[in-house]
Amino acid sequence: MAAAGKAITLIGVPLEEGSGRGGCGMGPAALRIAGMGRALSDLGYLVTDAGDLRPEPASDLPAHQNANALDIVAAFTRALEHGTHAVAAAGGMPIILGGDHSLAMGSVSGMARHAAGLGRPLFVLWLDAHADFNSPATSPSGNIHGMPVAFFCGQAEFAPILPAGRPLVDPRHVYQVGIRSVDEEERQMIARHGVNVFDMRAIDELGISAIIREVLDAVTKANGLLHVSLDVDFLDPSIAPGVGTTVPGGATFREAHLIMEMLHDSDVVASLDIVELNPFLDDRGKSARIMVELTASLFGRRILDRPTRAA
Ligand SMILES: [Mn+2]
Repeated sequence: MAAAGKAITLIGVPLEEGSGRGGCGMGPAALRIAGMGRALSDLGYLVTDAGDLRPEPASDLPAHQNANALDIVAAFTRALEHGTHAVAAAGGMPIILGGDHSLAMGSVSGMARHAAGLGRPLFVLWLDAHADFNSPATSPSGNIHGMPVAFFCGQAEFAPILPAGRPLVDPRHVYQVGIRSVDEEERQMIARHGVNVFDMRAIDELGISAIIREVLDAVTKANGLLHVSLDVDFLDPSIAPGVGTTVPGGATFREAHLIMEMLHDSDVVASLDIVELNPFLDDRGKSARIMVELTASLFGRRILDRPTRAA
């Protein structure tokens, strides 16, 4: 993870149309109120808040019968692809404050272009209850927030949202952890393309540290960059109720913090999304605060120092 003193840029993405319901558009404001910027600057980073993203109009795209609000999602995707790439290319660390998970079409595509420019592979750690590997052809709902992984892997080219021939993510470099709700056709797509999936049963059986160690070893061995995409519904709804897609049996507070601490120690994280926070469904800011605490953990906050004991 980046040393203190490194530049971090917060990019707010008030996008909710990919989720099919209202509320996520207030996510960036809630994360700011919960102290995201302050938590990071207190750790010694140079934090710039770029404000909320201005979408780039996508009126060139015709409506799609099973990709809801395509024009709005595409407008944010285009702007965020540019915004994320610009921050990373300038040597900074982009942190995306969402917004629903369709925003990862833009953030991950921007990071894929950045990694390609460096000649290094991009890996993605997808912390989520859902695999988000649908396309309009397989999606039961047509909501685009269930499609971003297929999109940035080049398996959901249902509209010319970003240029064809852009850098894509190799699905074998995608690690999905915490998964517990997958549609049937989506399951087949994931298996066919070699996405690495660690569901909640794998976490129970192997322990989260062994899983994260495997991910980090793969990234390090390939000299890769790692993008982390954290969906509020990765966590158990008892600790993070502020999300529209709760699924029981999610990660615990300690499991989530351990992941963040291991990511910090690894020094391979290049960018981060915080997504699907719906303040309208939250309980007095509880979920917003836990997302800020987890982010602080990823950037080096420790509960206790761990001095090495003399023998
Ligand atoms: Mn998701």
